[in-house]
Order: sequence, then C-alpha cells, then structure tokens
Amino acid sequence: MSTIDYSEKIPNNVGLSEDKALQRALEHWQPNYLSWWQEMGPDGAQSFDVYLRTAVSVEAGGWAHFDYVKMPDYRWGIFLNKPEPGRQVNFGSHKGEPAWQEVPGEHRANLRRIIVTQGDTEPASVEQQRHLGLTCPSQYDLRNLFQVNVEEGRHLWAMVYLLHKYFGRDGREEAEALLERRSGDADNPRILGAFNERTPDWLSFFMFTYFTDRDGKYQLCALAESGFDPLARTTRFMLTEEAHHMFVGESGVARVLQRTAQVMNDLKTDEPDKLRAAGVIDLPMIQRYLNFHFSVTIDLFGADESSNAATFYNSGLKGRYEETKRDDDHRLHGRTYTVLGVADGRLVEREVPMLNALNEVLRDDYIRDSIAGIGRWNRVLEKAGVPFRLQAPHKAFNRRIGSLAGIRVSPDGRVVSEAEWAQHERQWLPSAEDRAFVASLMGRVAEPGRFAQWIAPPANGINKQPVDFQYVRFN
Ligand code: BYC
Ligand code: FE
Ligand code: FE
Repeated sequence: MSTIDYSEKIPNNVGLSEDKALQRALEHWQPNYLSWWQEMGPDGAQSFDVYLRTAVSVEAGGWAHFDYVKMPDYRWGIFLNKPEPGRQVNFGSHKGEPAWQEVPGEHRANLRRIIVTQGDTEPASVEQQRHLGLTCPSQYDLRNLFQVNVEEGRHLWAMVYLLHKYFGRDGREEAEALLERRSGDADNPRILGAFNERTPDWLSFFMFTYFTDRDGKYQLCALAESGFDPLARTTRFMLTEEAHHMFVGESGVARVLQRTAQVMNDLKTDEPDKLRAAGVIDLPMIQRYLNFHFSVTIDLFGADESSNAATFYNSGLKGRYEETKRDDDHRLHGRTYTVLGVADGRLVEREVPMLNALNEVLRDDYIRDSIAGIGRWNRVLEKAGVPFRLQAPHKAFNRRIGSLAGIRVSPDGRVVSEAEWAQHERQWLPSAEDRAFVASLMGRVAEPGRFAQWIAPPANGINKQPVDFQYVRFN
C-alpha cells in the first residue's frame, strides 16, 4: 500500500476505492477545493507549466517525481506513512494502550479541534502568498513558491481526509468551512493570528517559510506522536514536505544577506540610505522583518499556561517534540516548568505544572531550532567580512498571546513604557516606509537564470537542474 495509486481521481495509498461512501464524499469535496484553488490560489498562474515534484511513494528516499505540471492539474492526494506494527499510545494517561485506529469517543471534540486548527493554516498560507508570483525575483524562486503552495494544498487534503473518514457529518461540515474562511477576512478569518497577517513581499515570504513553516514542523512533530494513529501517520508524511518549505526560507534569507553584504563591500558602506539607493535591503531592516516574523510565529504555540495543552497531552492526542526519544515517565504529573510572566513591571520566572506548560515547552524547542538557523545566516555575513549580526528578539517581545501579551518589551528583553515603545517601534518592527521600500524592489524577473538586484542566485538548482533551467513555462 505504500505505492500511490494515480489511476484514481484522488491519488491515495489508503485504499480509498474500498470505501465507496468516503470516496464519494471526498470526490464531492474535490471540486469545491478546486474552486477555492481557482479563486484563492496563485494569482494569474493557473495555465503555467511548473517544474514540480509530486509524491509517488511514501518510502524514504524515492518519493519524489519531477515534471512540468499545470498547478490546477497537480495530483493532490492522500498519503499516509506506513503503519508501525504494534504501535502504542506513548504518553499521557492512556500510555501503553494500543494506538487508536478509530477516534476515541471521549476525545472526539478535542481531536477534531486540533485537526481543524492544523488544516486551517494550510489554505491560509496559500491565500497569504497568492500575489507573490507577480513579483518573483527569478524563475527558480517562482517555482519554489508554487511548490510550497501546492504542498500546502495537499496538507489541507491530509486533514480533510481525517475529517471525512473519522468525524462523519460534522467532519464534512468542518471540511467545507476550511474552504470558506479567508486569511485576513474581517468576518470569517483564519483561526490563528499569524495566518491573518499579510505576506506582501518576498522578504516576508522567506521569513514566513523560515519561521512560520517551522511552527508547522514543530506542531506536526507533536501530532506525529499522537495516539490517534491515522493522524500520526499522515503528519509524518507531511513532515517530509515541510523540510523543503523551511529550506526555501532559510536559503532565501541567506541569499538576500549575501547580496546585501556584497553591495556593502563593493560600496564600502553600511549606511541604509546608500544601500537602498543601490537597490538592496539593509541589514537593520532585515532584522526588523526577522523581529516581526519571529514574534508573530511564537504566538502560534498558544498560551504559556494552557489547560487545553494539558488535556491534549493527558488524553494522548498531542505529544511533545520527539516524545519517544525523551527519557522521563511520559505522564509528567508532579513535574514543573519555568514560564515567564510580569510582576511589578519586570519579567519574572515562575514554576508551573509542566502539563499546563506544554505549549511553552514546544515553543522553547522551536526557539532553539530557529536560533540555530539565525546562526547559519550570520555565517554568511561573517564570511563576507561584515560585522553586523542578526539576533532573535527576546521571547517576550511583541507578544499577543499568553501572559506576555499586553506588555511592552524591547527586543533585548527590557519591559519598557508605552512612550519608549512608541519612540523605538520603528527601529524594532518594520515600518510602513520599510514595507514600501521592500515593495518598491519587487519587480518581476522571469527570464531563466536572471535574478533581481536584491538577491543572490542560489548555489544549486532544483533536482540537480542548472540554476538557469526553465523552471516555469509561461502559457
Ligand atoms: N491566534 O489554551 P490556548 C502550519 C486561542 S503551522 C489566535 O493556548 P491551545 C503551517 C486558542 O484557540 C502549525 N488565537 O490554546 C505553517 C484558545 O481560544 P478559545 C499549525 C489563538 O488550543 C506555515 C485561546 O487562545 N498547527 O502548519 O492550547 C504554512 C487559549 O489559548 C492563538 C497547529 O497549531 C493564536 N496564535 O493552543 C502552512 C496544531 N493561540 O478556545 C502551515 C494544532 C491560541 O479560548 N493546534 N489562541 O476560544 C494546537 O495544537 C493548538 O490549537 C494551539 C493553541 C497550540 C495552536
Ligand atoms: Fe503545511
Ligand atoms: Fe509548510
């Protein structure tokens, strides 16, 4: 069952043709999905032939097939990793029971909520990115954008399959609602904050795929531990696609840095005005974009103290990152964890029951991983002999969710007054002028092998193709 059946209307490795009712329900959802894609998918690109990879098998290594595809013809399908024989629930109060192949009735509502929240982010990101193709810095980047978009579409399929197969009528209703909410819509927004922000330019896109897709990685890793086996198996396969999204972000930002550093050296200046006049993005501005995307993304982990998180863990629905590699009792009763709060105008640490702090535990794992990549970006600057270094802002900076929401904290972690915040905000977060400048650089560069002024070419092409390969054929 690990090879994917492409002869069917909905490619899958879950034996869909053996469950006619489910197949019909999904084939009914499929045209609605395609209408959503036509309306909210990549703007003006529906007829392009794009050099995309498509999943052919869920075996490690050989799953990807590359060819030209028109995006609306992409074979979105349902792919689960192979079952692990004898798999158990590995944490929480059900630890040691056989992993569930059906939804446990008592946990149904919570499980549905998790699946819906995960599913909602996927189309949201496609909506956020839908205009970026019009201002691509190269064909190579355009192709990567579209690859990310079709795979986020497939991630929606992954969650919709679970809703249809395991949640009956309300699952089908949730699947419809996933096509109805819209990123940034005042009346019917996407569920989580970061997915209602705009992704108006390519620097934002690279920051988003570095930071926010990495939230995807951490949340998916936590769900890949789930005692509900179909969720674990589907998220494991999603993670193989997620790696490319984060690569697009990390290498994208690295190439922006490389180009800026090169112009700094050529012109022997670090003055933002001179660099902007030369058509590149100055490093303090890149830092402000980083501050924004980092802070908005760490909000996605939820409140630092959350009884929901405790319930999700106790009931075996959502584990920790690398749950089974940790050597503790995987129940966590009586253990504590340090979270940050404010008292008397200062940040203070508090010990709280670890079960209630599991959102914070995952956020801290995420922060460590994010910071490692910022270090790799700094090596680009170091190699170029540029002394500037990027930094992650303090965890309490610019927060909207949890106990750090509603206080003003500088990027270096000082609680500041409203007046000090107002005075410095333009140094800490992208201003309207910053965004207007970045927008002014966003012209469309679409000849093979050419790159916009503000970004260096990548070291390698896609799938061992040359960098100047024709990644997109415009029709
Ligand atoms: N924005 O108890 P709490 C990805 C709400 S990214 C707005 O902490 P919980 C991707 C919360 O709903 C991965 N509201 O909540 C990346 C609750 O509301 P109610 C996405 C928020 O449930 C790039 C209240 O605040 N996957 O895949 O423990 C491209 C109390 O909060 C936010 C998942 O997130 C927010 N940021 O934690 C494409 C995994 N945060 O009920 C794709 C599934 C919290 O009081 N989701 N609230 O009205 C979860 O595990 C949890 O829902 C969360 C939130 C960790 C997100
Ligand atoms: Fe995704
Ligand atoms: Fe992603």
